[in-house]
Amino acid sequence: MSGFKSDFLWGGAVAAHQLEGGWKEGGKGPSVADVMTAGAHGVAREITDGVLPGKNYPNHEAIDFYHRYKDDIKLFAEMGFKCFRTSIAWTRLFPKGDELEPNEAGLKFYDDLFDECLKYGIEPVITLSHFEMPYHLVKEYGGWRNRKVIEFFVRFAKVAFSRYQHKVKYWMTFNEINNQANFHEDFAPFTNSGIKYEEGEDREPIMYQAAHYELVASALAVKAAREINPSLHIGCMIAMCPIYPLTCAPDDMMMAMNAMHRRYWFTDVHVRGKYPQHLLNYFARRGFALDITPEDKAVLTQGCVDYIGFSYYMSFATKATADNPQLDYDETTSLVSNPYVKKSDWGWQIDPVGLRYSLNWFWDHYQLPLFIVENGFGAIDVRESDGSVNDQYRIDYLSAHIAEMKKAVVEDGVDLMGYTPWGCIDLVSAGTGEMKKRYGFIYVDKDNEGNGTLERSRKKSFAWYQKVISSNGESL
Ligand code: P53
Repeated sequence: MSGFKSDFLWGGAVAAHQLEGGWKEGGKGPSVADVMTAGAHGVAREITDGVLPGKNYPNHEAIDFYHRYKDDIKLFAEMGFKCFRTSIAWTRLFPKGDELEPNEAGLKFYDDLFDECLKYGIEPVITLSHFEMPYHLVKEYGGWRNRKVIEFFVRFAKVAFSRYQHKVKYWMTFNEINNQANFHEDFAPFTNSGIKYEEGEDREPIMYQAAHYELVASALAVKAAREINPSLHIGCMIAMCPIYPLTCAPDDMMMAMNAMHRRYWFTDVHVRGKYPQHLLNYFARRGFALDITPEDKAVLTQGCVDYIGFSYYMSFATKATADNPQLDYDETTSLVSNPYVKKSDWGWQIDPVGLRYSLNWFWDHYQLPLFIVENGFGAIDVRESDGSVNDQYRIDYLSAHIAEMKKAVVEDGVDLMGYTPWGCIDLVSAGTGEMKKRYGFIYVDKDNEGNGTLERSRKKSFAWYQKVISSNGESL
């Protein structure tokens, strides 16, 4: 092959809670994203007990896409997008999460949004659960600690598939389901699974239990989608940060392999429908007694995904240490800085070659079509007095990554469906809640304190990406 397929899905990616705002509009209920305050690099977002007065909740208004989506999609069309990845806010369809009937106003919003995309020939690519589960399910059920949440999620998924089956072909179940491998910090357990740990709780088995229920829910959703309409394509979504050994010392290599096991077993279950033996042995060694029933195991085999969606921003590195004879990976303590790569202002290691490596790693393991559904450079942009934003650093980051992605396709033969850079329009950062960590081709006039006109303007990268798409990745 000389380049990308002729129907390659170039586009951009966002998530409902990070751009829509309108957090109470059309009967929407509060989600986990609505109870998280703004943080900063090195300052965690506070997870409050409900929405408290006097706190800054950046997702409540976000960039007001809820009211401005028509203008924004027009700009995406101008860039030449073939697809647009967003999520359905679960709380627009099921404000509390445990209702039996969906909320029509919420359903109507996404009908209109998808119609607006299709008007320009832009294919919607939809994530069902992107860090925005109903907060009511956290309060009443303990989030994904509770098996009962499977039923609520599957109801939501079935409603979405049935309603939008003729508008949306590409779906993903859980965004970055493997972030929760980082269970010592509060962010990933809460955003992935609606879990707030009590003081002194043994966090790790609770994480595995929640992930298991999510994987069962995902498999049931895949099964349901096939029954509703066999032409739907359902993928998983994995946060890919490949973990390198710091050195070629054999123990460092083994440490890196174990780390990959511990962070990417989720993909094995999604793709192969069963747990890898190394993880079952680990559960036994650690004495984790999980609720995994024979019925669950059967369901997992029946709901294997059609493709692997993944995000790629950075690579990690790890090394063996004397105090860790089993070479167990702990995401909070086992990572080290890679001396061969640079870092973003938020400490994310910049490694374009790691994207080629990741594509090959997924392809070697699973031989399923791959879809890069997030990649991007969070940076502080400066708007000049004439309104322009000269984000050459973003162009440099993206073009270097696309060049490596091309090698993976052309030289290595990886089957790649598409590429949707993250935050194609500036939006609220998931990790920090900041506006100033920007990813967009489109600038949004709003700052961390919530000031600004919300006016949109094209950055330098806008015209650059337009050319990338029109040349099908030849002009970088
Ligand atoms: P922000 C951690 C590591 C890799 C991807 O992240 C991550 C995270 C969580 O912060 O999240 C994904 O906004 C996620 C998006 C998120 C994007 O990466 O923290 O799917 O919701 O906005 C970028 O800079």
